[in-house]
Amino acid sequence: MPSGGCTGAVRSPPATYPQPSHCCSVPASARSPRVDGALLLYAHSGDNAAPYGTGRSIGSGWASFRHVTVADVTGDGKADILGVASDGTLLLYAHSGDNAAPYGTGRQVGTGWAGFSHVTAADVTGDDKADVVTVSPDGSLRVYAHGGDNAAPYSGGAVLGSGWQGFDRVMATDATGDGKADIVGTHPDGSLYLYTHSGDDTAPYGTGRLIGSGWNTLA
Ligand SMILES: [Ca+2]
Ligand SMILES: [Ca+2]
Repeated sequence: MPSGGCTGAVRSPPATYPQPSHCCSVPASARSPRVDGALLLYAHSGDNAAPYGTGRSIGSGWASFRHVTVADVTGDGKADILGVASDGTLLLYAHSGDNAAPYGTGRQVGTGWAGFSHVTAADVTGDDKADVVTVSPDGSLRVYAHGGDNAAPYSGGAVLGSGWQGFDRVMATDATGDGKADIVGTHPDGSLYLYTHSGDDTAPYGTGRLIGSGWNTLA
């Protein structure tokens, strides 16, 4: 089982971890790691009809992560990045506050995260700090609630579901707009399911409902 928040010290990542570099003056609103490790930012244009134009590189060296997820961990309204390194280390790249160079040095906030099939972050509990949702190969769903301390945010996970092993993609996000993250997931057959947050943090995700098909055509 993973342990979180065991070290609060700020440190530079080892050479094997990504050490992002920055170059662009763009607001943070969309990010994507590429196969070659480039971190690209597609800033929302302000036009919902054509929100994402050309991406710009805001970092490199991100290819070695097992999982990368973007959410506001620190509660300042700017998205941070959580990465699970190949050795299971959980690293937090907190937004610096400077949109021109948002992500500097990562800080270790946990170990033992290598064994998950899916790692996604969003605010499940509604306190404006992102929690981490994981799926294990045995299908168990865990929520690691942010404890309130940004230096050691994730101290332990609670098993809050089972039977999630059939999904090939799992993403936590507030689809319904109530301030508590829901979960959307796809099956390899392309079916898209939505699990809405029940309002009860101890049993947030009950029965999902089918809300789409054909999602297996996406890369
Ligand atoms: Ca933040
Ligand atoms: Ca939270």
